Amino acid sequence: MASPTEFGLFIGGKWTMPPHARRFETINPTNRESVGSFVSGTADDARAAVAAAQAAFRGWRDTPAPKRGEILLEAARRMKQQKGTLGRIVTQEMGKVLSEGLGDVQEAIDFLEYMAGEGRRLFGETVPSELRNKFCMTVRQPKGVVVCITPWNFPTAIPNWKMAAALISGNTVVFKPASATSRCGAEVVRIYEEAGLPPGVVNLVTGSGGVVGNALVEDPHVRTVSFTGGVAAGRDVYVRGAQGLKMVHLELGGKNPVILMDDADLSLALDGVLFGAFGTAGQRCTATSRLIVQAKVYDEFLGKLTDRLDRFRVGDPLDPATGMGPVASSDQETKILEYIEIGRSEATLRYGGHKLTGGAYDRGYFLEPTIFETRHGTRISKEEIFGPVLSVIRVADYDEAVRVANDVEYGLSSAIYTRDVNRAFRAIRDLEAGITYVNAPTIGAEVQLPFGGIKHTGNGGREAGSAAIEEFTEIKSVFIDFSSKLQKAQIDSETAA
Ligand code: UN1
Repeated sequence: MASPTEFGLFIGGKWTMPPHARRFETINPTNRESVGSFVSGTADDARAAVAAAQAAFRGWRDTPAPKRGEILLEAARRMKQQKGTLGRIVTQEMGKVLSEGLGDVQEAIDFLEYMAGEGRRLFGETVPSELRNKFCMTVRQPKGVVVCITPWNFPTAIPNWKMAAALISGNTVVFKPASATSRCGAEVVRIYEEAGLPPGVVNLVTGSGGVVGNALVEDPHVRTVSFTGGVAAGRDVYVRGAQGLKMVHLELGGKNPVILMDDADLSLALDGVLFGAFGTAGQRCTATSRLIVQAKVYDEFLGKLTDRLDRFRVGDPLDPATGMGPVASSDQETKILEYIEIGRSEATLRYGGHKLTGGAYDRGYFLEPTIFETRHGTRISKEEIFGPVLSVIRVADYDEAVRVANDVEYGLSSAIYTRDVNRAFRAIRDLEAGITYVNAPTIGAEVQLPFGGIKHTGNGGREAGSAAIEEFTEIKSVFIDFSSKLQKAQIDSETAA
């Protein structure tokens, strides 16, 4: 994109350009061109957005949920129509290859459709009473103003995971996208607006986490915060939210293992490990960052993997022949290269390990897909790198594989390749993670299942699937006594016969 496109804030149904606002640009990591110019929001902007969301809350809460669903379905329809354009914007703004940029948008569409249907469910329970002529049930109620803070790696999918679930449940939203992918965030909001969302139901404030994010999390009118990002930022959001006794939903890091047993279908595993480790340049919370291989197939598999990487193209993410685009930013590049240096000092570099230079590479942030052979326990084998760096660890047997797999502070995704059904079921039981795949890589979760992890990956919540509704609703227990007399629970029960 040659000339930057200017975007404002979206508050109370209006795109606003505060007159003396500071602005920032997002940068295409393939060529460092500007993708858009955005307002660097202030704490006052954040508070104005919360006030707009608060003002819109009653009207939205009282809109029948199936009607809310119709608007989400219309957003899905528009997103489908514009999928090609949006997918390219994803690729331009964060560098994933176009098929994955389109996949990002498809995941947003899938979730909007799923949540539109949820508008005709939002089930409560009916529960028997201990007394006669008394009826008990639960109903789900929205929480109010919800803050959604999203990362740059799935810049259309994750905002929709959060916002569509919040909206169908009757909440109103203030959305702060990762600064680096503000354009994707703005496009999502534009589509919601075009789909007919009433003013104030979704509000967008671009800007930094330190200013906008903190002001949103600390605003007393906000009851729930949903955050996806790094562990340090997540912990900070959690602590700030705790001061106001808010519900803070966190989706944080991962160090996701693929376990490869010696009875596995190796060519199937090869495709899986390549996609899991180097898809999205390894920048998924679910990325395969550890390959734990049983000794008997270790040499053969690693040989095959490096052969395949010899034919794996790194380059322009818009070119369909490209396997991996640039990493998302200069900061990402620096951090990943630092980890590669750490790896060189503590492990054996087996493949890659360099920044790619010369020609078009010099304009962007291109790294080689990188493989280290390491013992378990090194920093590269335990810390989240969030880049195209795979640690390969040799193990003797299943028990050692599981011990290694579980001995990290994260627990998001996990996978095992084996043809032994008994071992597969043991792995489903034994792997400490929110997600386990059998004979598939650690990435590629579908939206109709809960998504989230244990240990430092999160704090117990799940998004996507019907679990997402639980995050964004309060349960009210309702007792209806139609006996026309005072009945005392716990006291009259014994004599109620
Ligand atoms: C993430 O990286 O934060 O399961 C989300 C997957 C995608 C979502 C990843 N559907 O890999």
